[in-house]
Amino acid sequence: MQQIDVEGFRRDGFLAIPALADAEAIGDIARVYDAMLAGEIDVSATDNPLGLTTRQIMIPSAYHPVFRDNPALDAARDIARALLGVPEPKQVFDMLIYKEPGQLATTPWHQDYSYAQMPFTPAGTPIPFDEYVQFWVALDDVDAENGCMHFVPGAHRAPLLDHYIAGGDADYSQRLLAIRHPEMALDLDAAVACPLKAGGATVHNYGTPHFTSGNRTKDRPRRAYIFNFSSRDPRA
Ligand SMILES: O=C(O)CCC(=O)C(=O)O
Repeated sequence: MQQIDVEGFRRDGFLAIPALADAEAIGDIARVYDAMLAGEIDVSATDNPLGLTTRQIMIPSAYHPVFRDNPALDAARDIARALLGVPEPKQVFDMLIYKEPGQLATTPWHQDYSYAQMPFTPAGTPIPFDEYVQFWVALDDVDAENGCMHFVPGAHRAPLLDHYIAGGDADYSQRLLAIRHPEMALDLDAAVACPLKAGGATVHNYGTPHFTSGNRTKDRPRRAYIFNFSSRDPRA
């Protein structure tokens, strides 16, 4: 079990984990990921572009067992135990967000809690603090050029910021939400980029503002495997 900086997570609202899973595990996941991207595994029922721009496959675990049980999930569950302070964190959902070289769409600054209601959770809603952690696992080496995660530390405890629909219709479940005027609502000078080697991950909570750029490289794909855990049973 890795040393987890629980205090740092509570203070900043995110952590970078340099190695969540080893190369063999990441290779196994990446092969299935690629088969889904290529249509060799039929994921069409939940393959709808995020904000109508970015490839997003929801619930890959519905299509292939590697997404139901793998070393990245096991390691993340241990970390979620420490961060959420519960013995059995419940997995809520998983998804794949893919930015191929030259896919320049950003995932604008947002807080995940904005997605809790349709079309978005109202500004000013208190954000549950100790309830939910989201893991973003890099299947490729990632940096600011190909779309690594960026976070604003310490902005996760305040009520939800004002969001708007930046892509897609109000009734589209894969709509893209964004914080209104992030340059005024957030201290963007304090934003932290989280470059990672493949197999590294970030973890953030419901209220942590985050952003990814498009993939400005010519030859480095950015395959993100994303899942989360809750201290509450989502079916309860
Ligand atoms: O991968 C991305 O572009 C965005 C990911 C994200 O917003 C998240 O994991 O909450």
